Amino acid sequence: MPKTTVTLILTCLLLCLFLNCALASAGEFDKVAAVSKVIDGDTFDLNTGERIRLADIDTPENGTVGYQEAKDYVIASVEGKTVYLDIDDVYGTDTDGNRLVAVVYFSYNSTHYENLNKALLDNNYAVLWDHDNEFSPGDWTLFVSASAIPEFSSIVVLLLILSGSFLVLLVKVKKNCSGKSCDTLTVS
Ligand SMILES: [Ca+2]
Ligand SMILES: [Ca+2]
Repeated sequence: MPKTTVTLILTCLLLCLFLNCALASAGEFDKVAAVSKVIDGDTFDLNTGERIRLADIDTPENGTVGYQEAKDYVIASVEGKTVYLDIDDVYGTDTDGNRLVAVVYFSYNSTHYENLNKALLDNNYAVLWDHDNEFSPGDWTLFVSASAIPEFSSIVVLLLILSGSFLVLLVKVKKNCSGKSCDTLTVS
């Protein structure tokens, strides 16, 4: 195999590895769905029928001070909208097994997504309730880059792999036609 081909293959593999690492550190999204109904400040339903409990925070219960404000904030932020869920990889659900425990992201602008759990804490609608799970609230940032969204990252990785494969093929393939314009494309 020509040296250039080997170099190209290794370069593509390294680029893919680097990109995957960069995207993984930006965020993890296990599920994408729309919010059908907000139950209270830390619980809502998805259009898939699943119920979500926001991880590591707690908002006031019905009938107590701050309940309606927290609920209204969540309604304004995500009800009827698409959310990007990082679901707890350790336990998945709460102790009842009925609600998926997750950190919830939603669109903030064309380049960034907002962490709803963090926003509720920062705006004093919720208190910290750091359970044993995948998440460490101290590591949360209010915004994450749009490149962390799965559809985008998958497309980028796919394009990179395809373009790398094309380059490799380009330098490996020899034209076998019999015409006058036939040239060998092998790169030395
Ligand atoms: Ca997860
Ligand atoms: Ca935790």
